[in-house]
Amino acid sequence: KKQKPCLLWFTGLSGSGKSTIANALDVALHERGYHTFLLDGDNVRHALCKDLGFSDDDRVENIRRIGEVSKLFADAGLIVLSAFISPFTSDRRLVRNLFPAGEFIEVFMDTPLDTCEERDPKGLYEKARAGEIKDFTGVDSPYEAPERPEVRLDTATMTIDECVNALIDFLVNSELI
Ligand code: GGZ
Repeated sequence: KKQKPCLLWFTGLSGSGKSTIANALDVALHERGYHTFLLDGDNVRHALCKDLGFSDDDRVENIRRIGEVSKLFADAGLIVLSAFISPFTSDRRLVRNLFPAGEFIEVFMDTPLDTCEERDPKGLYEKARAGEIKDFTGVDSPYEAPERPEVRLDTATMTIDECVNALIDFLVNSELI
């Protein structure tokens, strides 16, 4: 099946739905016969980047490595899905600049902080509010929202299927699939 290599870069707060939507899109693309690769905290922060924490410098290095690895998988012909908070505009721009125009798709998970904090699936916001975790994004570490993302999704108002369909529509309209 014809596909153009590209990188879908999911950015957003903890609990905004990055991994959930990236995983659901990954499944949907597979069902349609496309070749993909998914990178998220589960396979990166425990391996390639296990030496890194959550200081600003460590986040910069985390995103730099993930960007380079994403580029390698795209060079191998895959549709790459990467889901990381990636709070800094400058780091996301560096990754964007590794790709030809149109082949980096910034997907902003624009779910309100309140909703993310209510979900708190791992209890991390509660710990951050209590001061038990330092430098937590949205609490005491900044998140710079993208100004012109290719796709904006809000999982507070959209279902998983609606998000996946919006992304598939984008890929079709951009002639990437
Ligand atoms: C933000 C943290 C922190 C701090 C641990 N700040 O919701 P999660 O748990 O499963 O995903 C979050 C993940 C963020 O890692 P990233 O590699 O995506 O971050 S970055 O792009 O900023 O480098 C969260 C957990 O790690 N986590 N401590 N202090 N998230």
